[in-house]
Amino acid sequence: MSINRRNVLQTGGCLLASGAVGFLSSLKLAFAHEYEIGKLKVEHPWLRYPKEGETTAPLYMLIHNNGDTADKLIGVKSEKVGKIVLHADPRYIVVPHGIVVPPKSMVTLAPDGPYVSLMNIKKMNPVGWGFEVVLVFEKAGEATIDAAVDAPDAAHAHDAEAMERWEKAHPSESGAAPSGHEMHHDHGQMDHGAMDHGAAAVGDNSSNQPK
Ligand SMILES: [Cu+2]
Repeated sequence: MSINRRNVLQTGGCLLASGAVGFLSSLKLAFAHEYEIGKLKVEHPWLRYPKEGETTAPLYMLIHNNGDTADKLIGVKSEKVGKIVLHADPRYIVVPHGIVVPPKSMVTLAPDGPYVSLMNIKKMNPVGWGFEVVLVFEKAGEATIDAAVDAPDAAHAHDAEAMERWEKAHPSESGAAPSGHEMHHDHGQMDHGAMDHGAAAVGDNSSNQPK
């Protein structure tokens, strides 16, 4: 089953209007965009589709640590990506020991903040879809997540304006669902209303933000 972001959003709005709450809940569940990994919670993973002619994409997300001890993002894996490098700070180079998530706090991987660089990408899913990667945490272990593929100029997760610009500029690529594709993770707009997807935390590096 393949679901396009736009269709999901439209369906979501429609159902909300008609009050079909039961189905809506299951829809949200199916497209949940957060992942519990032990004491960690990863929210809204997203990436910027590679720019024209490039094979590199930055991957972002929020990582909450509800535990009493620090954990670390020590790796990200994907068969479709040749090389993956963790950057704890965009100004500097590779962090050999990963991205630390202090206890009872949240780290925001976002533009101008720490991020994961997907390099030598062999195959990227289209804008508007999801892209699976495996996160490897030192203590919490491994988990597969589905990152939203946003436009190359997206300023934050699910940047609707950037998505619209992209779809206008690439009419042939949008809406066409590749067969056998991973189901897109999108959970509609409802979950996002109250969340800023980390946009406000730009540059706020190893931030200590108690919940
Ligand atoms: Cu999201």
